[in-house]
Order: sequence, then C-alpha cells, then structure tokens
Amino acid sequence: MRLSRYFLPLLKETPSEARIASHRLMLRAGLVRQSSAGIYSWLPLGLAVMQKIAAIVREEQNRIGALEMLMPTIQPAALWQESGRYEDYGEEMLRLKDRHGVAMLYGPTNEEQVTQIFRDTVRSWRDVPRLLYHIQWKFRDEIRPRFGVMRGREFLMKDAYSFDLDEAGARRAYHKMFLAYLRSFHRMGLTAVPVAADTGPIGGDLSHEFVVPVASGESELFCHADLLTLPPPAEVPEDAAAAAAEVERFTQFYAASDARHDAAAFARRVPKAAQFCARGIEIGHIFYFGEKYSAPMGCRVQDESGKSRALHCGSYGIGISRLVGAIIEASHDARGIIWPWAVAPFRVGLVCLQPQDDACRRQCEAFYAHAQAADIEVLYDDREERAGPKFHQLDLTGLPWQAVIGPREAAAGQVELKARASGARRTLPWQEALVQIQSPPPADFGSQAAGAV
Ligand code: 5CA
Repeated sequence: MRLSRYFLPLLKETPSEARIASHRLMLRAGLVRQSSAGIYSWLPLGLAVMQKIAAIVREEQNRIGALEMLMPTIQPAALWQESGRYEDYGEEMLRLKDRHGVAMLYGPTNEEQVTQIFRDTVRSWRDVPRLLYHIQWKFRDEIRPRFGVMRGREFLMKDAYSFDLDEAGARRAYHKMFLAYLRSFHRMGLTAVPVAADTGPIGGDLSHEFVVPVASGESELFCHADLLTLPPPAEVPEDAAAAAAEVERFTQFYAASDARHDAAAFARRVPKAAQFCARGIEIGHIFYFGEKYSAPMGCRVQDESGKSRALHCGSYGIGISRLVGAIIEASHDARGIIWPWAVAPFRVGLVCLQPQDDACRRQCEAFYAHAQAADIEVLYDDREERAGPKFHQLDLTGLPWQAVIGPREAAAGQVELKARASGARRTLPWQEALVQIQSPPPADFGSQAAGAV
C-alpha cells in the first residue's frame, strides 16, 4: 500500500479525553475516530489489526470444531422475555420499537437467540454436541464508557455457544474452549491469565475470565507468577480426560481478580517470591450455565432411551475490539505502538528518503514490487515529505520492520532495516532484506556481523 493513496489521518496533539496509552495511540495513529461516547469508526489501519485478531480467533475456534455463523444485531424483546432476562438486564440494554410498535433490542449478547435457533431445529441426541459461534457487534449502554475501545458501548465480540446432552459433555466443551483461548491469546503475543470468575448477568456456576496484566487495567490481578510463563497448550485434546488434565495445568495455581481475591489463601498457596500482583484487563470470559436458558426456553432433545432432556449449555466471549486496545497497552513505548508480528497491520514500513531523486525512487519502487510479489504487506511511504515526519510516523504506527532507502542505499543496492521493538538496525543487500522481512525480527537482529555494513 502506498501511503500517498492510503487513509491514515494522524493527530499531532494528544487528545485530552484519552487517559490511557492505547486510547491516545489509537487516536493519534489513525486507527479509530470517535462517533459518540463509546462508539467508534474503525479506519483502515485499525480495521486491518482487528481483522487479524479476528482471523486468529476464527482459526482457533474452527480448530476445536466450532462452527461459524452470523446472528443479527437486532433481536425481538419477546425472546428475552422467554428467558426472563428482559427485565433483569436493566439500563445497559438498548431497547427500541420498530414501526409496528414491536419491542426490539440491540443485542448485548446472544444466548437467547442461539437457543431459539437450536431448539427450533434440533430434536435428537444425535444432533449434539455442537459448538456455534459468531463475530458480531454488540451494544451495551455502559454507564461510563471509557478508555476508548476498551470499554465501549458498541464493540465487536466473538461469542460461542455450546450444546451438550449432559454436564460431562458441557464440561468437555468448556475445557476445549478454555484451551483454545490460551492458544489464541498467545498467538497474538499476549500473556493471558485464566482466573476463576463471577458469572454476573450471564449466570451459571462455572466461569473463568482471561486477564492480561497491563498498568491501566480496570481490575486487580493476583496470581502465581508461574502462570505468566506456562507454555500454551500445543494442541487442544479431543478426549475429555486429556482436555481436563491440560486445563488443570493452569487452574492448579492460585489466580483471582479483586472481586474474588482471598488474601489468606493467596499467602498460603503462593510463596512470597512467586506472588504476582498487577492491574489487568479482561479480554475473554467463559461460562458454563447448564440449563439456565435451555429449560425455560424449551431447548430439549430426546436421549437414547427416548426421554426428553434440556440441553447443558455454555457461552464463551472474546472482546475482539477490546483486544486491539489491550495489545497496545501491553506493547508500546514513548514513541508509539509496537505491533506483535501476528497482528501487525503491515509487516514493514518502507520509507523512500528522497522520492525526487530518480535512483532512490527507482530502488524503492523495485523493492516495493518485489515485496508485494512475495506477499509481504508493506506500507510504502512514497510521499514528498521530510525525513523527520516520516520517521515519526513510522515509530507511531508501530510496524515490526522499518526499511529505509535513501540515495546512499540506492546506489549500493541496499536497504537499511530496523526492528521497531529493539531499535536494532542493519544495512543489507536488498535481496537479503527481502528475505529478512518475511519473518519477525529475530532477538539477535543487529548484533550479527555478517552482512552489516
Ligand atoms: N455471553 C457472554 C459470553 S459470549 C458474555 O457476554 N460475556 S462478557 O460479558 O464477559 O463479554 C465477553 C467479552 O466481551 C469480555 O471478556 C470483554 O473482553 C468484551 N467486552 C465486554 N464488555 C465490553 C465493552 N463494554 N467494551 C469492549 N469490550 C467488552
């Protein structure tokens, strides 16, 4: 992508309403613009990141056999009257009437909607277990939307729903989801700690939230430090006992957020040197709630003996739009964002230092064309602009690699490569640079002598 044709409106001033780094950086680097309180437009760069996050979530959901579908944002109030949640949900629910006076609402979550679909179509024990999910906008009229996309009113969520014949089946689904979450967050470059949680308005008796330690987090996290370095599951076992054992590898450690923290248990179970306390942000939340919706809504199947049974269900959310903010909170410096490789909107920012110099421009164009042919996502700063603002923008937008070509590099057929995270740089023949930018900056980049000029 040529920057001269891209839409990347940067802000010079730090917006006064933005109190945390991710909110400031998302506005300054042209990722989002606020429409009204807690409601945002996603500009091309922000959307590209959100789509990469969604793609990782999708891959890991599909891997455990979850099936993607898409349910509407607007739901009939009658559905929520069936479950009894219409009155309970309170002012966070945006209620509307259509032109015929029918009560509708903008969905804050989809348990009722998916339960209705399932009950209207499924009859037999042969039709379960099933895991269904979608990635769809939600609306919650939060009393205090704040911190940009971290606590929005409109936000993008992946929500999955499991349907099983009995509790054992539902627990297996829960465990698979638990492990898929750890894999998903790890792939995004995040350390997410699973914490036993309260179930709130979703209901149920078993629940975990996944919390990323960041200084600006809304809750407090207390856990055993080993949880921060445990390797994620290499795979998600199909077998129920194997999946439960893998979950146990994480849940054996003490972990709680402030709502459930027990200082005495923490002191007893975690040696002082391993006690980790930090602020944290919840990026995912999973629930097992059994028959809470299936019983009142009549979501039943016949078991093998012909007996009618209400299904055992769970729901599993990931805050896709919140993750964009959470990743920035976890990965930035004074100059701007530092995107983890897996979610970077482009892999490399290519800067042409002197577009008016023919040789320089030709070399940049050629490098850009080769990179495109190799399927490397490049944001190519081809503008006639001074070097200072170009570098400033490169740091702000946080692409993992920075490739700079000035007249000197052009004459030598070289590219100066810089790793955004470490600041390490090397000047390489352009062919070598092309190979280098196909993978994330290695830890020892810049310290190798060979090829350095
Ligand atoms: N029905 C269940 C699971 S599908 C549910 O709604 N769970 S939730 O309320 O915990 O939301 C799931 C995830 O959505 C949260 O972990 C969080 O990451 C994200 N989320 C919730 N509220 C907001 C909000 N106001 N702004 C941004 N993300 C949010």
